[in-house]
Amino acid sequence: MPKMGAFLGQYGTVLGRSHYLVDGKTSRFLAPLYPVEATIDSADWALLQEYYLTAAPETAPLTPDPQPVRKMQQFTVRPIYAGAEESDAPYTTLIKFDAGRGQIVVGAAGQQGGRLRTFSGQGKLLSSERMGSAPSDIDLGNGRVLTMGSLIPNDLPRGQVLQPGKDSTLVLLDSLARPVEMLRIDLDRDGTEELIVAEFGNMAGGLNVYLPGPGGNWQFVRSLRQRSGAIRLKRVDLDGDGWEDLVALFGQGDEAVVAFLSRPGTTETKVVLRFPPSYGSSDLEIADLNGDGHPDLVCTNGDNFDYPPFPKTYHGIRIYENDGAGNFSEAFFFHFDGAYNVEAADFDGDGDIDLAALAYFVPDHLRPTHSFVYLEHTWSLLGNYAFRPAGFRKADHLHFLTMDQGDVDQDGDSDLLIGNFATYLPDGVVPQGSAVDTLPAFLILENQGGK
Ligand SMILES: [Ca+2]
Ligand SMILES: [Ca+2]
Ligand SMILES: [Ca+2]
Ligand SMILES: [Ca+2]
Repeated sequence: MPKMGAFLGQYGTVLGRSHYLVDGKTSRFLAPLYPVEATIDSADWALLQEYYLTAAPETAPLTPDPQPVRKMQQFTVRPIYAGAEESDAPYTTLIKFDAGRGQIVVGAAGQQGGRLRTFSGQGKLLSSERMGSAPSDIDLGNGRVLTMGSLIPNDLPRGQVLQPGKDSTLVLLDSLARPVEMLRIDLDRDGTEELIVAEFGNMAGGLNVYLPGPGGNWQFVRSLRQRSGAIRLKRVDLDGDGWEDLVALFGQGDEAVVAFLSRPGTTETKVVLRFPPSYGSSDLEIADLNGDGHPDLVCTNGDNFDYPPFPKTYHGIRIYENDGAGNFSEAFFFHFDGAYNVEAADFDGDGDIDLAALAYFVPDHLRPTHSFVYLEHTWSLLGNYAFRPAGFRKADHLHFLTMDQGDVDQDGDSDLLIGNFATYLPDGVVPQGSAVDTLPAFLILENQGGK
């Protein structure tokens, strides 16, 4: 509640506005968020506080203990190690399958910046390069790498878009606010692709458009949404007019799925779904779950790095069906504590879309068994969604944060890649000591094929 007050210019008597501006370096980015003059009068602010203090329950509703999950048969789990080039544990921040080269790209955070590695589809280390900070995305079409600047929430914009070359690395864009994803798309149909960067930020951030300027230097063009929390970007023709649109997930504050529909010379913004600010939206996938030819949305929410991080009954995986006119409504919910990532594909090859999800913010006692779930799409007499959950028991010091899919072993079916972020951030960065070399950087879940 004190933080809500700050956004309204009600700073209280203990902490002043300067507290929220953090320091001289970040104040110019944060100043627009915190009004100098209160935007709500003191009497109304007092009423608002009283409402929360009297209406809020004494304790949070308990989350139900999940059902035991069956042992997964669809995938076998193979840990891949990066080797001990440096003393850092594998803090994997990026994992992506490069289908064109049949390679796995893995980004990691370290005490001294970041690292980008490539592995063969068999899991053999092919290359390893130092980066200024943790890589969060790579454009496999042109090799450009997005780095976060700072992994830990912070308002100093130090993210970059890098173009690694043979001898040197070119900095295309600098001073980005903790960017987590980038995407190229021609949103205004002028024949040139814009570069969209999801600058998640911390308190300040934005979903921004960049283009090369007249001199060839890249520059900021406009902001599609001027607020922090942009976390996922997808390219899909959402309204079925034959032109690809941008769909973005915002996971902070005004949490939402927002479509930026491609129009001649412009972009039409449409808020597709809106969630409570406590949701912790974490991932978005687009797939036709009910097989009616219209793209549906699969979302996870489970970010629990907030105050206070108790388990939430509403964390999990949801399907939102498309009515064909671009309106979406919730059709399925699976409770999954700390859900952080989901992949959708017909993993068992029976014609319907299955789901695989991982969770990062998992309560201690559930962590070995409920950090991953494979949901096999089955059928129901009632015609509604039915999924059969299965999983595997993971080793200690494995924390799942990133995931991708692709035919990694090139046998015709979709496999999964899961990055290990080898520490649980709410407990602080725990020194791993001698365990470092023995921790996998990621897991390959090899699909065992159809039944
Ligand atoms: Ca379209
Ligand atoms: Ca559909
Ligand atoms: Ca299936
Ligand atoms: Ca495969």
